[in-house]
Amino acid sequence: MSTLSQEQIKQLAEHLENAQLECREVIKITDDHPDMDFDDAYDIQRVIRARKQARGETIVGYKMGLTSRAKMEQMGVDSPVYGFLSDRFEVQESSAVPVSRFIHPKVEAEIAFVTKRELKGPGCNVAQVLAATEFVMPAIEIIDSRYKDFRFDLVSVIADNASSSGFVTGGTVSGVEGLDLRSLGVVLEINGEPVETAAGAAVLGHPANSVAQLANMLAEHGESLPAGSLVLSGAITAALAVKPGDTATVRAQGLGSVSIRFTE
Ligand code: OOG
Ligand code: MG
Repeated sequence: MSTLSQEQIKQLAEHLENAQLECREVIKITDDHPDMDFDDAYDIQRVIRARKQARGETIVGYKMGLTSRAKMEQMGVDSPVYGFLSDRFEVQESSAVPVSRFIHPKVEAEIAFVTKRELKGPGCNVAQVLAATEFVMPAIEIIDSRYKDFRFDLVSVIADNASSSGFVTGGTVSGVEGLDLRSLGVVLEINGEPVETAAGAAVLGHPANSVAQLANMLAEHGESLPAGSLVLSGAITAALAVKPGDTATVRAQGLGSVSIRFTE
């Protein structure tokens, strides 16, 4: 079901993408469109994706969000969402990232997957994801909701591409064989201080389950996850706000670490 017209969907996509490109916060779109539903929201997200592709950006993969209890409680919502990742969102490991490129950035500790085979729902499961995984590595996602005070409902955040804005991968690339992703310990450090810690199971019981759910959610719109996709499986702990001068590091057990430094 959808409640918005094609014209409204196009207009809201432009509104939210401009807010992202101009680093400007806006009020959540459900304030003006209280009846809009999940289909409307993903339609808006897909129009934003098409706008970026039309400008020559490449979609390198997807991110799942709100997949851990820590994140759901932090944001006051109760189910996972997905967004797309453009090549323009990538930040090089250990580089300096200006905070001025964002509205109110936060960092998240995530496990990233790179796939070697297409994954197609419905019915995609953990075993299929593990069989289709080329490697995993630690990642930092930089999220930056376009909504004032980072406050939103599920429909608003889906339309806003699940707050996607930056990501960095690094550490050690590892195949999944011999790796227990559920008990994999992850530490999120700010300025060398371990602030958040958790294990992989915090993400929907198993980070690969997050990738499976992504394939199943994409299938609801007739889409699949292409081979060679990068997938961020969702923050394992709560997200942390960053300011100029901060360094964020994610350490994942046996997978090394990845860091970024923020400047003015
Ligand atoms: C939505 C995106 C959440 C995650 O990993 O949970 C997300 C938000 O909290 O702004 O990326
Ligand atoms: Mg995330």
